[in-house]
Amino acid sequence: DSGEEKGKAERVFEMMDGFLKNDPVSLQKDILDHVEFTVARSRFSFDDFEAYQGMAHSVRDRLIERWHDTQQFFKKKDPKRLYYLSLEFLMGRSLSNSVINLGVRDQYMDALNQLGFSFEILAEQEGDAALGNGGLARLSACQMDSLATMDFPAWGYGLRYQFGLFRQVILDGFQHEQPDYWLNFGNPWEIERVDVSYAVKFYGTVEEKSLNGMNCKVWIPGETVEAVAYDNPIPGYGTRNTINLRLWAAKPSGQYDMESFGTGDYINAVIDRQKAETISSVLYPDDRSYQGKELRLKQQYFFVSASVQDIIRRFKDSHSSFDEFHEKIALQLTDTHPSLAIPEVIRVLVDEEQLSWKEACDIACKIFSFTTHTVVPEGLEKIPVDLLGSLLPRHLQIIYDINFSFMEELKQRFGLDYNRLSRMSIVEEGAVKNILMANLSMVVCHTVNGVSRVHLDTLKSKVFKDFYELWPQKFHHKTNGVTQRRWLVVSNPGLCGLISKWLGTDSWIREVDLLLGLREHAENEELQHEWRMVRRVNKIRLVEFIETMTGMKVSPDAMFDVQIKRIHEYKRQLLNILGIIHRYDCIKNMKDSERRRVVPRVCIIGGKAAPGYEMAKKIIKLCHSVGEMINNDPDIGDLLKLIFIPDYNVSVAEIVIPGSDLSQHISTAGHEASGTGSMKFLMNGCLLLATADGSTLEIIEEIGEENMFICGAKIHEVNMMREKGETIKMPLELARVVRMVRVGYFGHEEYFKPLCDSIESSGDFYLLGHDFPSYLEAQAAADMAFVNQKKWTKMSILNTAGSGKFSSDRTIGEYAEQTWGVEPCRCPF
Ligand code: NBY
Repeated sequence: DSGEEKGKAERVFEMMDGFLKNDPVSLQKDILDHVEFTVARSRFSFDDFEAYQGMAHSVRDRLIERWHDTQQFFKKKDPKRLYYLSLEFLMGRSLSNSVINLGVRDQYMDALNQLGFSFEILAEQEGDAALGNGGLARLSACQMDSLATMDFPAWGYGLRYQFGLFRQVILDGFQHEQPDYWLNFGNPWEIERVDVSYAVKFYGTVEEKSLNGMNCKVWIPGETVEAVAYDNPIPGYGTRNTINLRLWAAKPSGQYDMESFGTGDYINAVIDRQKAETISSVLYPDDRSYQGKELRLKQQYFFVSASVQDIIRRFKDSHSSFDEFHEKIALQLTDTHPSLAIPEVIRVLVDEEQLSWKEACDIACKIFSFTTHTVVPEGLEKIPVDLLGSLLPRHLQIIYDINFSFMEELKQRFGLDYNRLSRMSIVEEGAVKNILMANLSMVVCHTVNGVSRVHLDTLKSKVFKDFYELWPQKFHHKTNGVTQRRWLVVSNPGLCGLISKWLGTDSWIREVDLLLGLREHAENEELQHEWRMVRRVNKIRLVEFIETMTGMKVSPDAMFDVQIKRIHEYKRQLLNILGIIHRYDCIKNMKDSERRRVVPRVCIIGGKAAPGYEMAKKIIKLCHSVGEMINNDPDIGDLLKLIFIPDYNVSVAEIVIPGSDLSQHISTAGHEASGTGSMKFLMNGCLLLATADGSTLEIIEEIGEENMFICGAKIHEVNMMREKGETIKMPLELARVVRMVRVGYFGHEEYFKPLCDSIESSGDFYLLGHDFPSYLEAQAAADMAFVNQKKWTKMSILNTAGSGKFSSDRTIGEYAEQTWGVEPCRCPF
């Protein structure tokens, strides 16, 4: 920058202190103004929800101001930008997170107090934004927070589903699904951009045309839908930077086709067009596998096409040729769900921007990277060729062309090894021809990342073995992380204050490695005492929550043992429940003298089952049936309780995690790509009972096995047992508890039969039999440790102290440097 330019820049940014003042009096006035004019309630009489809305709108104003400054700054600096494409974002609530990241929480608290409202109560009024299923979607949300906080010039792109993840209602112990009407009360956190919209095309035919003597392909679409942008500002912590999460909603296209309106059937023509909105109406609630559904494919392309058009338009606003495209843009694909972006970018560059095929492919290979979140080959996305060909005829051609060049390259390299060619082909031959989206992504992306170290090993040796042999340099991993802003600062203010007090600074909120400083105080009695007090307050909050949600009263003196995550056979909630039955059975058979030594437990399970996943639904029912028996057994009292928390989501996690003592992450080794729930518990000083799977292996390195309870077969043992088809004799303790379920001790024996069979008659794929004894040992070790509160507290402090590696700040720093090549671009204050 020349001196003159700098002078100009400074003048521009003199404005940046903003128009809005953050002293309590100004805040009060702003809140009341919004109550009166935005919410349209009298400023003299409004309830908690209206006060929340007024406050949310005043926070939104502050977000918008910073958002403008940040975007203007990015535009001026023109750095390489990262575009983060994900079909799912699990943002949860925004109010607390926003005021904390903006640095105005205390001022708002004062302002509200003077108005006679409580900040906590207002924050409770907000519903969750649940535009995602599970780990993958929450990871996207955590990473957006880190991208903003670390000043990266990034944008997120996603879909604005009208209905997010279903609400789980439990009736008589069974899961029922209900729509999530999250937009019904308005959404102050988004800005509708009626002026930012793109036409997205579907169906139709491809025609050859000659243009300036060149042969061109022209796609004549059969249907056009409009994508309208909704911007969600994402504020960074300790920075002015506020980045954008742009979500697309489908609207009928404004370009009326004369035909349907020409027939005179005006009403039906309008109704017909209105159907366009279904594209963004509902999130698919299955986080297991791809189902070849047309609507899902439409969602994927709709999202990808609008995003790519937006990215290219922004690039062209300030660049006149595509030479620099790859130096200015990195596109990150969250799993293969957005991988249609690859043929879409090539299509736009070739068909619309008149680049050559080679130029377009070179650009695509330089800008795309993808991260995979699955372990099993069945989890990989397939699209039936017929479906793709009818919905997106031009894209199918492009994919075939990419595959043709790739097959030629393979033949050069390996000769005519047809087995290898068919394994690596993007097109899967068979009764139904499919496009393999992972293979497409592998071929074009310059980098594929796994989400933990051991996940990368699996990718290399199993899922993508052939590709690894061809391109070893493409394979990397970035161990997942979670944001300490959401998972400590927002959800556990008590522990936060304590940490800052003992570290003498709150800088750990941006530099999380500073938490290591807690290690030297781990045995300090004063800290230990305060640590237990804070944790107890959190437990009492959880006790009250449980009573509200389930009507059950539990004692905060018990050990709170928690497993919250999506319900899956591989995550083995069934192992947990069978362990609880075993504990119950043992207590029933104890003498009074023995009972006095039992460590009281409150076992808490929460999570949703995909609506079509029968086994997962049976596990939920079993949990309720067992709970019903145990919780009403006067013989057991407070020694054991089993609670199922309904409708688990982000805001439930924010209450449960800080109040738990022990948390379980007990997937069959080799099945969890990473796991991120464990990291949230770790930060909050909760001990882990876990199998040696996914990122737990790296947690063990940071925390030490002596501070955790590790059990179960190791990955290589699981592989060996499966390869040899080895069966072990069912351990007696397990056979006994399975029998109790089988013979109807908890009722519903017919309904539970498949669960029992999965362990006893169908090969025990998830190895509950093998792992049960060591699981019980780990549980016994946890009991022993809990009795010694000094030791337990020390372990708890060491967990928090060693959790720094599992911040998404570390993950994002690695992605920026090693995968995306983007640098911070910090908007001046
Ligand atoms: O991604 C999870 C992994 O199971 C977990 O181990 C990892 O920590 C986390 C973040 O990397 N995967 C996940 O959540 N997957 C999905 O939610 C998902 C959603 C949709 C589809 C497939 C998987 N789909 O096919 O539509």
